[in-house]
Amino acid sequence: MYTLYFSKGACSLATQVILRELNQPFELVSKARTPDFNKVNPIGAVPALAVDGEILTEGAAIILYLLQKHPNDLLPGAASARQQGIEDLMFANATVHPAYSKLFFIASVLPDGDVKTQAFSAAAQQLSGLWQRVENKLADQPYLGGLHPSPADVLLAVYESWGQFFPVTIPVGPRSRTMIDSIRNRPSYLAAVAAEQQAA
Ligand SMILES: N[C@@H](CCC(=O)N[C@@H](CS)C(=O)NCC(=O)O)C(=O)O
Repeated sequence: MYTLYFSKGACSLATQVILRELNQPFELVSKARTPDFNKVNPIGAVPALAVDGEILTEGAAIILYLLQKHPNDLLPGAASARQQGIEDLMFANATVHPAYSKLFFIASVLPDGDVKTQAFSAAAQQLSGLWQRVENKLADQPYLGGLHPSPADVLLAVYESWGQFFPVTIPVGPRSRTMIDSIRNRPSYLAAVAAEQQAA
């Protein structure tokens, strides 16, 4: 049995969706309700996953751990397709997530004014380029995973929801929008959002 530490709407939502796609039972624990969360993860970040007395951190590593452990069709078995799935997962987690994190950083540390506006604009421009990359990858397939969703699609669907919190426009192409909507309408995603509301 797993214990997933989460913050509402954060990247831990994607981890929960993956757990549900894998039909794995888990307990959901809010970081906000966890005194001394830094004892769970010394850098204070979610997701963190407790399993057999051990704590796993770093979202992409947790997802790869789960996908290696439980049979699934989220990550293909064939070497080349599997490598592509891992590359897409890392693109989402290590490239797109940090690009969104810049928006949160700018919002929290810069005083209102021209510099803040310029910083938001530069961050949005970078994100726009990354979403164009996603749009290009979806030219011939509905998901980054091909005909079936991959972990990267789930992560991107969560990250895209963060743009609404900032005074910038981040263009997302029509194919990417369709992919995001499709992921957000999956039973696993809907149940994960509802479970966060309950446990928050
Ligand atoms: N590299 C880490 C980044 C995790 C991360 O930035 N998590 C954010 C939420 S999306 C967080 O917990 N930030 C601190 C906070 O919410 O207090 C990972 O991929 O797991």
